[in-house]
Amino acid sequence: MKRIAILCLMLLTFNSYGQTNAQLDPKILTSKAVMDQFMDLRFGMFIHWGPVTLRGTEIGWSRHKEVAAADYDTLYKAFNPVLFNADEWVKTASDAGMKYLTITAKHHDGFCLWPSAYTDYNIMSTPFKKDVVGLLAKACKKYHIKFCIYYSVLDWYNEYYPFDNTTDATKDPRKKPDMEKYLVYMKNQLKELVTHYDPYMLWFDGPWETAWTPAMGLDIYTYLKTLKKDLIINNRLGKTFAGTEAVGTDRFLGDYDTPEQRIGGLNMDTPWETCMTICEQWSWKPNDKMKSLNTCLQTLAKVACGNGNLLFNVGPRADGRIEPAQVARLKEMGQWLKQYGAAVYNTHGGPYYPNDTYAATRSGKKVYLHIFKPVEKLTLPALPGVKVNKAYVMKGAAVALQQTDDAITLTLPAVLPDANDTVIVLETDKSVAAIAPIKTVNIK
Ligand code: FHN
Repeated sequence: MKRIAILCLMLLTFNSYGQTNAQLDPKILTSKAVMDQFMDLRFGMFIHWGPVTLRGTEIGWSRHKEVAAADYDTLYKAFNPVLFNADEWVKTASDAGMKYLTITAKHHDGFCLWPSAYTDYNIMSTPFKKDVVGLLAKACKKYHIKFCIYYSVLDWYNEYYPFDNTTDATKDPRKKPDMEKYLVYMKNQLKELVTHYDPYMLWFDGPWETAWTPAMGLDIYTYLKTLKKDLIINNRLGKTFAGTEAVGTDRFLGDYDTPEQRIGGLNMDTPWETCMTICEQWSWKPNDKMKSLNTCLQTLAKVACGNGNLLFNVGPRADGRIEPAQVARLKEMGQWLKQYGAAVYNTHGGPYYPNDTYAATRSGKKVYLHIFKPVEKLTLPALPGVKVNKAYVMKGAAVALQQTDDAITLTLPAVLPDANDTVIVLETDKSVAAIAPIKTVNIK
């Protein structure tokens, strides 16, 4: 009885967040074909960058905290990333095997990396005076990388936005809180971004403050679709996100779910994308701790095996360069993907639920088993109605295979060919696309 009561309370709470896709005109929702294409890309670069890199503290969040607002808000006057080279950033993404790139055009601090006509608090007021968003859009076109834009709904700098991070905005003489005027400002900027740079996707963020209402999210989603019908929009115009497990797109506002700094659960129905930092901070920090290649590759594999995308973040330095160590790590990921990318791109997650030892992607008559730690005899539940004709290490030797009506047993090499992620291919007698997710258990 108690569980039912809790569930009802959760549902009530959930619905108190208000509008979801169900309130949108279904004709304007991004089509499944467009979303399928996005999900086939699997791997993108996230970039958090701005004048705050001069201080090495977190973008947005360090304003009024580690950095006094008066100091933070004037950093732009010294921001001169003379070593910024859009082609280099995009080539780094391409060499990593990334298929799309998302830049923080405007983060919570309100600073704009493009020459917006609606505020002087933008890149043209810096000594650098170059349109970073435009240069990245051009470089993405050149390297066939989908160009995407991050835009923060909350804006602690803008005079009309009523909040100012941790302090009481009413004490800020600059602030004249007026959300109607802020929405006009936001729509004008979004029109600039969509019409001038033609982004593939908009990555919204920051809807959690009470100034932002679900109705505003609906209004902006609908407005954007008048500018570009196939524009992909994440679910952070609404109030429900962060990858609440197995939440269907009828339970949030936007085209896909956005678990953050964690791997989302296997979900064959709801498009989702994990966003994660390659280090610890979103924007550049001196001596930031970078994830190992093992963690990077296994994160990518487990996200793909969960049927999701990975938006992997770098925070370039104040001089415009991405840290060489991060470039090298991403290149290592790209080298792995050059070998085994067919087990990631254009696949679907499953049919096996991921566990500590293995996870799976699938495509046509193939299941790609991603093996994360040594196991000599691997026994898997059988694939319902499907026979495995052969099993082999991807790009390698055959693997001994036994199968019954209930189970498939593989004898794997004692030393895995790739300690980070060894892919074993199961070739089957028919398509595995329609097999419902199969529960698995962690192997002791
Ligand atoms: O507050 C932001 C944070 O700075 C960063 O941009 C992440 C990336 O998704 N999103 C918000 C935290 O959820």
